[in-house]
Amino acid sequence: MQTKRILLVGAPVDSGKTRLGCLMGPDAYRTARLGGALSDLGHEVSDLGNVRPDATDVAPRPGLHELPLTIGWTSALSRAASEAMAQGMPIFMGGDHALSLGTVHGVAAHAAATGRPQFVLWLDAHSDFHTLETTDSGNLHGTPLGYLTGRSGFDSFPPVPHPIPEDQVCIIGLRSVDTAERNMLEKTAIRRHDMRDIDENGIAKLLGGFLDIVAAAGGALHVSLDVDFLDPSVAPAVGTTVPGGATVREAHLVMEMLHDSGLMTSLDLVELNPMLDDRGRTAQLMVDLAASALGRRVFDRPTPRGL
Ligand code: B3U
Ligand code: MN
Ligand code: MN
Repeated sequence: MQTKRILLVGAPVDSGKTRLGCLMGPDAYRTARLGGALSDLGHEVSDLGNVRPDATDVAPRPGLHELPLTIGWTSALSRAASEAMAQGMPIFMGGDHALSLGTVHGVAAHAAATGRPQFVLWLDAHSDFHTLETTDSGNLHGTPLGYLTGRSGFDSFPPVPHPIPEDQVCIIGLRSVDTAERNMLEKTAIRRHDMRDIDENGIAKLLGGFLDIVAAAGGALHVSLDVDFLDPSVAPAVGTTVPGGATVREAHLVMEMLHDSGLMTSLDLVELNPMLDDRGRTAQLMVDLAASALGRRVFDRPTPRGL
């Protein structure tokens, strides 16, 4: 197995929604031995510690929760992400999903500089496709895919010089999409798979189709794993549980296929709220999933062709 240089980057972002707790995520991953699990597989792992948000002079805006702080996180994490990409494969330990406003911004800048098309796999119950204008909740963790695909309405945020082309984004796990998001998503080329699609087709076929496209394009692939992609019965430590999520086996299969593809270049682990966990089981499951994505397996068995 090819070993990698892996950089663990703590992103204790908690500004993306009102319920607090995700700031403890990075330390929960450290406590659950994320680094050890990956070095046991032969990888070279360095923990770069936690990023801190930039100071900004942006004014708060009524109806938007913690706008200035979230903008400060976005610029700081974008820098941290492009720097880490130059050294190896970053794993961003969240932190709520607002952190991806920055991490994907940064990895996309690195891909553009190295001439590779950037693809994004979004594993989530939600589409996170709002803009500052369409969000009802005012929670900015519901906006990263809107921002990163270059939608307008993100004034005061860092500009997006390298928007991710819509057809280079694939969302899997959808079961909670707001009306405004659905109306907009239906007009885009974003690849989107709800739970029914998973039930009818099997997750391997949906993911396999996307991975073939990434491989054919020679793309870099950022994976953003939201805890609520998983069913709350196996992953309770998240503020926005939605019943009917992915099973443990479906999630591991996704991770194993990502490993076998050799395509993943960066990974976010987001929305873990250790305050809501049950004896650390969600943190442990997320660590085990990351290990599967980095090569943990029972037997050597590459994903069959044509899946
Ligand atoms: N779409 C809703 C709910 C939501 C999005 N992301 C999460 N929840 N985790 C919103 O608030 O934008
Ligand atoms: Mn999300
Ligand atoms: Mn979600």
